Amino acid sequence: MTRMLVTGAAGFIGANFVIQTLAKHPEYDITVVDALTYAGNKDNLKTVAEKIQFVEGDIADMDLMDKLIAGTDIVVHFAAESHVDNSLDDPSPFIKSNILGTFAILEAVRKHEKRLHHISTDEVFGDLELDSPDKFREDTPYDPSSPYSASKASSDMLVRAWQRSFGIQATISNCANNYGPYHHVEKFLPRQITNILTGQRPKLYGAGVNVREWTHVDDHNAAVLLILNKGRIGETYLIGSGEERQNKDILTELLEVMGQPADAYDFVPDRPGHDLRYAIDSTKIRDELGWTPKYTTLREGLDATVEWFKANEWWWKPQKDATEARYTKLGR
Ligand code: NAD
Ligand code: TDX
Repeated sequence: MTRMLVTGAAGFIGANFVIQTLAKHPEYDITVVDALTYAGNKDNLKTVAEKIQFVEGDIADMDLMDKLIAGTDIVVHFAAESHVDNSLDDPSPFIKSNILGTFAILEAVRKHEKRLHHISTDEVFGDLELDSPDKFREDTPYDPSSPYSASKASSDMLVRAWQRSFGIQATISNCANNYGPYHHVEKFLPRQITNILTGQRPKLYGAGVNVREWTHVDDHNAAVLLILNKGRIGETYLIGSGEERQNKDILTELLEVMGQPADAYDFVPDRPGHDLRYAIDSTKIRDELGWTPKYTTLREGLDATVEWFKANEWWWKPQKDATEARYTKLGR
């Protein structure tokens, strides 16, 4: 029986990962460790609660990581502070969780000789020009812009150093923007969907020209499972659907899905240092591991996500007012 420790799985992507993994591999013995920060919610794991062990704890706690990792076969490391705007307001938890937390995991993985998959982001590469044909590749130099992306880049660098110097059995993936069920309402799409559902106008930063590549969370997690099963140790894989959109265009598409006028939104002051464009060249994972997204169009994924938020007000409503209050404080 495979024993798997999943960090940060009370959050958005990790919870969906545990749900998908147990559906595909009901025999896996999964333990989740999560600090239940503002972004962690045990309800995200409600549908699998009976099938997993849940440990409330901090990944930066070296003794706890040593104990948990001694008793597992594979570590899948999602836990992180994940929101750029929060990192601009207060970088300190990003340094602790993303850098020191990854360090604690690496030391335990090294000592107990366990397999690690480290989850990261395309934001480590910085940004691209709007009209350039360029995309990020596995060998693109790191050039992070925000405290969040710098802390994720640092964690990736630590994993690479532990691979080279200590020979740990690790892989890394860097994925584009995710969306789907259990996505925290602070993030772009859930914020706008729940704004519309509560009679508030969507908020677009700056001129809304920034470009993101949108990948459904289930497609991201299917890629992670492929890397765990077939990925080459020591390698990095970039994951992205290819569905690039300017923020104003995806918002227009969302307004159409939700039956609203195309101009029913407000412009708000821009995010400082706002990355212009992210775009992924995912040839490596497609050719080497046969990954291909199940959501072939963004529209299909948007429809499903809007339906999920409509059906699960009980889940997002309790976070909504506090999240908007934080945005009011930030002036966005
Ligand atoms: P999230 O904020 O929804 O969830 C993060 C989870 O980690 C929460 O449950 C939180 O309680 C937990 N956590 C935070 N600090 C912790 C600590 N010190 N100890 C234990 N648990 C802690 O984030 P997400 O969107 O699910 O992102 C998961 C991972 O995927 C992150 O590493 C992020 O950088 C990466 N990623 C996210 C995206 C995206 O679009 N959301 C894209 C690419 C990569
Ligand atoms: O209200 C908003 N209005 C707006 O225009 C919000 C919250 C965001 N935006 C813009 C900023 C970005 O250009 O939308 C875009 C997406 O914003 P976020 O959802 O905050 O995502 P982003 O900053 O791109 O980072 C996300 O993808 C990469 C995740 O939050 C990261 O964890 C991941 O690493």
